[in-house]
Amino acid sequence: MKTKIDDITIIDIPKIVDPKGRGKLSVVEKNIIPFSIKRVYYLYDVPSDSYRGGHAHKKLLQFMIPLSGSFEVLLDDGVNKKKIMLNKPDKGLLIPQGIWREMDNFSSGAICMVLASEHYDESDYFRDYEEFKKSKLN
Ligand code: T46
Repeated sequence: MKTKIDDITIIDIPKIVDPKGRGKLSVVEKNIIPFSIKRVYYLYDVPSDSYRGGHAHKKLLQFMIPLSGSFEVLLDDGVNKKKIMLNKPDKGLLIPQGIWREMDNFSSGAICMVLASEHYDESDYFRDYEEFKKSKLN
């Protein structure tokens, strides 16, 4: 798992602006993300002082879309860290395997939708930061 902070990318999600002023429509198709979607889940009603994440994945890739509102994601490859604010429903965050993530500062009404490359599997998680750091040495 040699993934690094620079492997994390913000991807523009194609947007169709209705010519009659009826709003916008964004679509995620297979060609904009590097995996087939096996699972979709979403976080909502997150209190503003709450924290989510605090783990990394061994194999799972995820594409995170702020459907509504905003929140911050702290990303960490074991050496370097960066914090990204997600607040545009036409910009998604592609997080490869082997990246620690922590999410906080959820705005009122924020919805975080995640498209995932694998089914849920607890054995795919590093929930201990030291264990995660050790895995990055291999
Ligand atoms: C991630 C961030 C952004 C399931 O049963 N199925 C699922 O698909 C998921 C994602 C979770 N769960 C269960 C496991 C726990 O008992 O739901 C409970 C909460 O999961 P967790 O504590 O992992 O939630 P978050 O918000 O800290 O993390 C989740 C994802 O697990 C994780 O992959 O990147 O959202």
